[in-house]
Amino acid sequence: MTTNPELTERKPLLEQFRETRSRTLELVKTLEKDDFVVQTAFFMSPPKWHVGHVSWIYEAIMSKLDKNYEFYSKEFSEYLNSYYQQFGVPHDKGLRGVISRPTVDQIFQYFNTINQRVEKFIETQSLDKNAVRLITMGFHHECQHQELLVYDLQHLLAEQYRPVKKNQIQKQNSVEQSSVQINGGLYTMGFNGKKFCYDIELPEHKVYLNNYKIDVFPITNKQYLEFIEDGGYETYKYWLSDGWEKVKDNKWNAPMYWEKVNGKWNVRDFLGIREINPNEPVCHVSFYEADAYCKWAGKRLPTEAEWEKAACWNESKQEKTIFPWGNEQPTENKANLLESYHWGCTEIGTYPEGISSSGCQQMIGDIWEWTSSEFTGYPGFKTGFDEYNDKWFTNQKVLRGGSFGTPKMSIRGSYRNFFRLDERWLFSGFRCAEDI
Ligand code: AVJ
Ligand code: FE
Repeated sequence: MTTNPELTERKPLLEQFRETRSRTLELVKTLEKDDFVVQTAFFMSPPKWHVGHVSWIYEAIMSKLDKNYEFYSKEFSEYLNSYYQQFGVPHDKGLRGVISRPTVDQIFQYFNTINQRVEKFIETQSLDKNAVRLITMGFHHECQHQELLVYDLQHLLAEQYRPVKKNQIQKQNSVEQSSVQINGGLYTMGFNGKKFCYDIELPEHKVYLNNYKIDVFPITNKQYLEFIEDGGYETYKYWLSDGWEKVKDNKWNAPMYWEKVNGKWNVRDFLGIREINPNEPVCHVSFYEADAYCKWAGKRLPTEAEWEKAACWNESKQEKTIFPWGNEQPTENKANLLESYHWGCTEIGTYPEGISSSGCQQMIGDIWEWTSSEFTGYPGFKTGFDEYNDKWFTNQKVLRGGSFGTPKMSIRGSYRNFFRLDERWLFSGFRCAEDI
């Protein structure tokens, strides 16, 4: 470690840390102790594991910055290490819910101890630029798990939870999908701001795009229903071969969490079981389903470069913004809604925040949008933390935007989320693009 930021730089770091940690606690505060332990599928994790793991990553970070750092306990590290071979053999993900020790109380004790250690670290260590970046990455990592926790809570509680249905009036706007035309040419994609971004958003680099059209809204439930009712799930020719296998093996006939009640499609989410709202973006579809819909519609998914240009390029000013609406960080804190897990997508046309200068709407804040792009490093990629992102550069697709579960501090136009092609317990939807 070389240069020391002024002591005044430690304060915002501490504040951000406290804010992030309290949001994690906020997310789980209405849970019963029993809820913390159960794992309802191999792809989700019990809440207790998330609470521990987001704490453990700070230990991993501190150990990289301070060679003398001693981990809290070998047992905790083994259970809470998600996938980092560099820190020992990780515990089997599918077995996170068959472990009763460390107990829930012990995990919270650990959470608090790590709070003290990180605060002391921020207050007393010599912090160079790299240290500030890594500690900040710890906050953003916690944000990622806050969102994963929301996916997991939905899965955990979907079959059992009957929430208070306050505020459940739906506007039912009537909307018609349309598209905008975007000029091609050279576009410089990637993060160009001053604040934090992940290694995978860098370096900025030029890509060549043909002129293209892209949908103004994400595909709605109403649009997706037409695909279902037209036999989309029964017609092989819309599907990639691997996707068609998934459809047959898993008997997919609608997005995840959809079920038919008295002949009508209902969805099971944080609002309980309710008839699907035709004007909400379709949510909980896999890449395969998004791709099949596009093929059925005679269109295609956008590449991530096309998505980013439509979201963040201001044609009249000839400049790129951090968010679709400009450069101001969003302030709305959906954590306020968490008391009853009163979460969900916003109807199309009621969400002014996401409008980009290209005219696209709801690009950020409702659902992650599948793109056709393979998840890999940009040309000139350099890792910012071994194994965090780089070892996943195969067999995954990039999603852009951000969902209603994404903490606002971690949302931005250059953000690259990634998942496997068949995953659909996340808040995932899509919009279509077309060649001109
Ligand atoms: C980018 C959401 C796929 O879930 O593993 C969490 C985020 N990275 N801890 C994941 C992440 C490290 C990552 N996803
Ligand atoms: Fe993690």
